[in-house]
Amino acid sequence: MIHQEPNSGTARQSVNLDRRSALKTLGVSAAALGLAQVAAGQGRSSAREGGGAVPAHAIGWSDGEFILPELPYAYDALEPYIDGQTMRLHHSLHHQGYVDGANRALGRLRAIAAGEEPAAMAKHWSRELAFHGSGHSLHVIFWTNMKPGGGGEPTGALADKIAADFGDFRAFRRLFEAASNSVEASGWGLLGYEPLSDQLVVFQAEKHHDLTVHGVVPLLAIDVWEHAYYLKYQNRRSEYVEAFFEVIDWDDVARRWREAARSEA
Ligand code: MN3
Repeated sequence: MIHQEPNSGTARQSVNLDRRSALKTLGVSAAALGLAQVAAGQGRSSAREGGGAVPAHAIGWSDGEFILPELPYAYDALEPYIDGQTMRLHHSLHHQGYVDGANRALGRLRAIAAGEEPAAMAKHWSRELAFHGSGHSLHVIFWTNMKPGGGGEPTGALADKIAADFGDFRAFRRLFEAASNSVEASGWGLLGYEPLSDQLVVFQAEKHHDLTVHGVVPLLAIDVWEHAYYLKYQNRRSEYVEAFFEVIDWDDVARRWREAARSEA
């Protein structure tokens, strides 16, 4: 068992941060860019009375900047499905890189807003924020979508919703695996909640942000960049996608769906 100490000082600060204080500390720029909700891993409803508590590891924002949340399990806890070395590199290096990139972009965009940077750089830093901010958001979701001893099938209202929107769980899984396996180059397979139609949808992301379906709230995300699986699975992405189903935390997916659906009501 590899003992993990992935927590940076800033990550530790997030432990007692609730949704309300996260919103309070939120900068205007981030809100205007629409990143805050998904970066915090929450729906809008949790800012209201009666909103559900969001686990600290699902919060990716604290004190005016994006942060790397600690994992809710040890790096090797998902073995044999996802190996500890991959998890360690993925979380501590790759995800941290997106956190740093998103903070850099946010800072430069604020400087442009304040007239301290050339307006011509708005395009560049907006694109940087789209890439790194989306990378950060999706990794926060990805980590919390998994748990040791996960897998199986969803139950209750989420099971009913999946059956209503896809036919049954097998049909959903067939589509989700097909979408995940066929992402060109680096990207994500995603299950999301589409608020206009009140439906669940399966879609892809290339890189982190291309092919985005705007308005859709991601509920379940599998990282299919090679850094997520290559050490163990090499080019056998479909084996990794199958293994992912053995560690999915369907309670987390259900929580995200409830938050997303309630916030649109
Ligand atoms: Mn990744």
